[in-house]
Amino acid sequence: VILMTLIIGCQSNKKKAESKLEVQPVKKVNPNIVVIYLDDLGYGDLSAYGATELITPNIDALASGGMRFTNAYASSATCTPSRYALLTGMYPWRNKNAKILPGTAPLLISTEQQTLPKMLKKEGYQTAIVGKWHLGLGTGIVNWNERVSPGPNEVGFDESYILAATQDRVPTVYIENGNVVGLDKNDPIEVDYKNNFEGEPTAITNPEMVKMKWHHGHNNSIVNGIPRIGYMKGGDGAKWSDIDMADNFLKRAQAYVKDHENKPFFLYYAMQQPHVPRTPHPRFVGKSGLGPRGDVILEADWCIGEFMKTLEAEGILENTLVVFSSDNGPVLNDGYFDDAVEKIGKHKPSGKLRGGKYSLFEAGTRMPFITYWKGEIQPGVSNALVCQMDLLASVAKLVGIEETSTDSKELLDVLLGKSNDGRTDLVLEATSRTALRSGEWLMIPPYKGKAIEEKVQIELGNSLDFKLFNLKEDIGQQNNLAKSNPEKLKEMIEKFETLRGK
Ligand code: NG6
Ligand code: CA
Repeated sequence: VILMTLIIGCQSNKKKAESKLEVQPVKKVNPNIVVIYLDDLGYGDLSAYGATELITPNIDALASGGMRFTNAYASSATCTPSRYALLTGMYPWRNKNAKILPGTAPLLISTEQQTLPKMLKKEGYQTAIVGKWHLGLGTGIVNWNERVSPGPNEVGFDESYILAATQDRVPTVYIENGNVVGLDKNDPIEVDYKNNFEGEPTAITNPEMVKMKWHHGHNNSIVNGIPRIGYMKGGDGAKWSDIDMADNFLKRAQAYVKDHENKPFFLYYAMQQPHVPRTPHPRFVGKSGLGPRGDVILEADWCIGEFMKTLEAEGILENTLVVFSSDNGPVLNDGYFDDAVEKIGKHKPSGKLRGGKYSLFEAGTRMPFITYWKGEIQPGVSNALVCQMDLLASVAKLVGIEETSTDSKELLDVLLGKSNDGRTDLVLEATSRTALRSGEWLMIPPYKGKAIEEKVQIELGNSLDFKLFNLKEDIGQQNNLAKSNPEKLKEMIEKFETLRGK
């Protein structure tokens, strides 16, 4: 009977409550795995993480019904490297090309590399990405009018429905399984990041066409009144509607769940909020009082609530592990005048942490991170040190395999709230600089370069001295202990050099 139950458990994803065979509790073999990943959401942006000016009930429900992590990190303080680490389990600083990519960059992940979806696919999972990719496409010169490959489908995703790079970068079209959605062959798409196409308007030549003003960068092609990074010509009918993007990705994610619930699936739901340009649907405009940045966080929260309702309605909530996080820390003005700075009021996107996006200080990489699995994860708060990169080896364990070929650490019990035994060390990265977290300590080596990036008003973590912080006592990184604790500093430098392979 147990064997039969197990077999049935394997074959079907749905709870077989009515089945007579189910005398024993069903072992949850191969649960669905959903990674909900936000873009530029900060440690202090959720009410579950202490925000008072912004209330995010749906994400809070995941936090209060699951494990809320307070010491969880993205690998990096920008998007591309964090996503690379999440999907490959590898430290991004091992790959010199793992930097913020233009929309024309080739695929960053080798098709030979291990990836989370590839690994799950081998175990019989169905795999899909809906949302932001930003890991490059093709081999160098992309013809957007033919199937674009290699891409997500070549590194483990059975299905992909993506925005290629970022919402502020061209091409501003959705790509489904390598093909531009809604492309009219008579209006071919051309993309260039160096030169404009003759006669095409830009924010410089035609400022009167611009509805969202640029602050720095973002003055190339104009789409839907929003000036972007990069030049694009053609593909008019295929261009996305910015205000409908969240609804569009949500619908796709929901449809995927409904169509694939009979076998285990892995869904990477990579939402675009609250990255620039912040374009809330009119339903959410003005809802936060904090301007479009707050509004799109509320929009994202709503989407997550709707998505969770779908899991519940389909009867698979108890058989789905949901992991929620963000790719890097927060930024207010990231290149557009959109009231993010003006309307911030008392809200603190970084919470008590120092720095933000692009920074080696904590707010760059320490993320809201929640694991939720109804009936399996007991609600709680964990201060174990974990990195998003560790999902790969941990999920491997969950589905019954061992995966040791990457930098990913197997922390399944930690992620399920059954252990507090997290990592001991983690190398953090921000715009190609690295730092070491070890135990409660954080060491930032000297880096030339400006202390503050004025355009975005963020402290980057550069200085000519070593910096050493005890994060347990000083989460805001105000007291540099490098001089007063030379032994600890020495130990940290040695560990850092060993880990970095110097
Ligand atoms: C920067 C952009 C910024 C954002 C970032 C990528 C300028 C001046 N700034 O280069 O707006 O797009 O790249 O963000 O162009 S990320 O979250 O995808 O890493
Ligand atoms: Ca990001």
